[in-house]
Amino acid sequence: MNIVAVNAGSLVFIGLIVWWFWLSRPRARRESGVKPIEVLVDNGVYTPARIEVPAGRPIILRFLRKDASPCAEKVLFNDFNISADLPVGKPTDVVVIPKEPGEFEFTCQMHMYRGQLIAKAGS
Ligand SMILES: [Cu+2]
Repeated sequence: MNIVAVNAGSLVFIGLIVWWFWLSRPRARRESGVKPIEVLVDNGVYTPARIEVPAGRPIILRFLRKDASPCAEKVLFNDFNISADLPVGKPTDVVVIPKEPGEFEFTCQMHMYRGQLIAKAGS
């Protein structure tokens, strides 16, 4: 009798864990409204290399590095003091918040890869 009660209790507990980790998260993500912008890192160029975004809100850039050369291993956003390691084949999210409108360059550490984040006012 006691064992049955314990098992029923742990099933409820497991159910709560499943709900919390797998079922409740997608809703939270949807409500945040921030969709990642995918940026391919290959052949010496970021694609797209020119990205227009609205100013004043968080931007998620999802870097997909295919180029295995060391040149591509880091991306730097000097205006935001942000740098990130980009493992080959593993999508890496970088969050930046362009508070004001402007053009913000992002590069590899040797400035061979170059991209621009263009934050626009309004809407
Ligand atoms: Cu480089």
